[in-house]
Amino acid sequence: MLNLVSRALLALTAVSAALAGAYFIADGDRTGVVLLAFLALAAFVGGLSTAGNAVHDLAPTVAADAPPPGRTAMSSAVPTGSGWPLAAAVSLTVLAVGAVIGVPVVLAGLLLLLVATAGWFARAWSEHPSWTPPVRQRVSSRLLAPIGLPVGGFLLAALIAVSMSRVLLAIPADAAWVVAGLAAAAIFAACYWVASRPRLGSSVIVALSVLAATSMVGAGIAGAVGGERRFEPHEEEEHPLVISAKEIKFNTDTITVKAGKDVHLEFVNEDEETFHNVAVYDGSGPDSKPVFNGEGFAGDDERSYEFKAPPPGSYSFVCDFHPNMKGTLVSEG
Ligand SMILES: [Cu+2]
Repeated sequence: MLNLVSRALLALTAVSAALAGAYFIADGDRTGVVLLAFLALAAFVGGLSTAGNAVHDLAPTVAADAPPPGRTAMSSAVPTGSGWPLAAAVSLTVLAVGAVIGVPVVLAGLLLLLVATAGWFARAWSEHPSWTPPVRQRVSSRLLAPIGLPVGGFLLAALIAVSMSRVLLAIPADAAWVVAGLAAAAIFAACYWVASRPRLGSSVIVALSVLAATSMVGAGIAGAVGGERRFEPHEEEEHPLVISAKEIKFNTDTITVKAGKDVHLEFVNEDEETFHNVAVYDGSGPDSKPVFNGEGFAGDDERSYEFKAPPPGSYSFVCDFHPNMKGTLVSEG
């Protein structure tokens, strides 16, 4: 039964969804579309939650001299509290935060919302008269055991892995293993505590799980926003050697390389329409053997040369086009 408030909210849903679509087609601006889509979502959730017989927003007309209405006492047991509305609220928050941070967080929020909605629905159904032991048995054996448990387990593992990895990547390396150890111990202790109390109500477990998931997702988001710490490369990064040639001269007469390592040589030929190259020989005499011959090219241009540094020793580098352009290449062991 739709009352006035829910009708207004559902109308707002339709209008804002249509506006979001129109805005996307007209402008394509992501921010505006996301805002309108969230307005539609919020109005939809509001419309759904205010719909139903329980919420009357218009008071019935009663004659001034009418007798007081009789009230019926509730005969069945009052349902206990449920953690699912809390879970749904948390997933909506994650969804909203995702609008700022990015697509992966939005997807995580949607997934959480799906789980919370399913849980909430199941909880509401379990309080309905149609929920009888045979129905419960059927749902449990056809739905919960084959689908719910594996999917739930996977989602839980993914949530822990993704959130924790964001945190561990954001904090200093020395602190990371301590935090990882503490988190593992906390998860273990919490599971032990729950397992050792078989009479613990399901709403307590759900509330605890939501609390844990919220802190974990929150910490993960904080870690993701903080960004990864700077990683030190294992090997010192090789800066490329740069040599230039100008007016038939190299700008340097000594190059130092590390024996056996890959050499990355940037050669800049600044002489217009004059051919130069860089070649490395194992000596300076006429019978010296080449170690590397870079491709010759006319300036003004540049080339990247790659070659393996020769065994330790002193070598010469020259321009094959101009024998007077020369220098010494030292290969350090
Ligand atoms: Cu030259």
